[in-house]
Amino acid sequence: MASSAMVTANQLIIMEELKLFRTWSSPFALRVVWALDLKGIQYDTIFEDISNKSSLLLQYNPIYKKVPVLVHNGKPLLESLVILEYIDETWKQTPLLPEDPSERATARFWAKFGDDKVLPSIWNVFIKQGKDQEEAIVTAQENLGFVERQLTGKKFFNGETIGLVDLAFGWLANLLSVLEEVCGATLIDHEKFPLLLEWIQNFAYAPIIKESWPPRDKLITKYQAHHEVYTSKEAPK
Ligand SMILES: N[C@@H](CCC(=O)N[C@@H](CS)C(=O)NCC(=O)O)C(=O)O
Repeated sequence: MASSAMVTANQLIIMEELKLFRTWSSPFALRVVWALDLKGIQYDTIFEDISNKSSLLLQYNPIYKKVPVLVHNGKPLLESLVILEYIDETWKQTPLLPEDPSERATARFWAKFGDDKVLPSIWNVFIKQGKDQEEAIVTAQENLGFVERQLTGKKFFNGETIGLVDLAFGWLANLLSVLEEVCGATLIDHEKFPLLLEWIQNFAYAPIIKESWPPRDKLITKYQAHHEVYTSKEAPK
């Protein structure tokens, strides 16, 4: 009896194989790190070098060839927002999405808006200069304004606890100020975005979340190199 219980336990451990392919800096991979950590799920991490991707990463994600990839019992899950939903459906503790279907749909909308609109508009500020950058700032601030209004009367996007939308916008809590510092533009200040700035503090220093931030000085160096490429004469269009 005891030995069969042990075998069963071992088999269970093997069945629950969970591997996360990520890089040290990927803001998309951080979402997955946070979700697993918030739910207390054990997993192995494989750090990828984006300039020399492993054959396993390419095998698991042959279409986009990107991190994060979460491999659960041999099955690859791709795209960070999809992975967050998979994690939430698979491990029910510490829910990331609300229970109500319309609130769930709304959370998905804002997470998608972040990736479709907010992120590219901020990246545009980072890679543009002069008048083009000024125009890009207007668009980015308009998008950030929509996000700001979602935080009215709330500590996190879902209320009192961290949820999927917070994880989706998590990059704002560290990368935004790195990008601002490197490109010399200011996107958010206390006057225009008081709620967003408060959320950044609440999120960045929240238990679990605060343990995974990549070193800021390394990020500055990385994005300085990007900035030089994008603002040089031979910049990619
Ligand atoms: N939409 C993807 C974006 C993932 C992504 O852009 N990952 C970057 C690292 S931050 C990557 O793997 N880039 C590799 C490449 O472009 O070759 C997601 O949400 O997972």
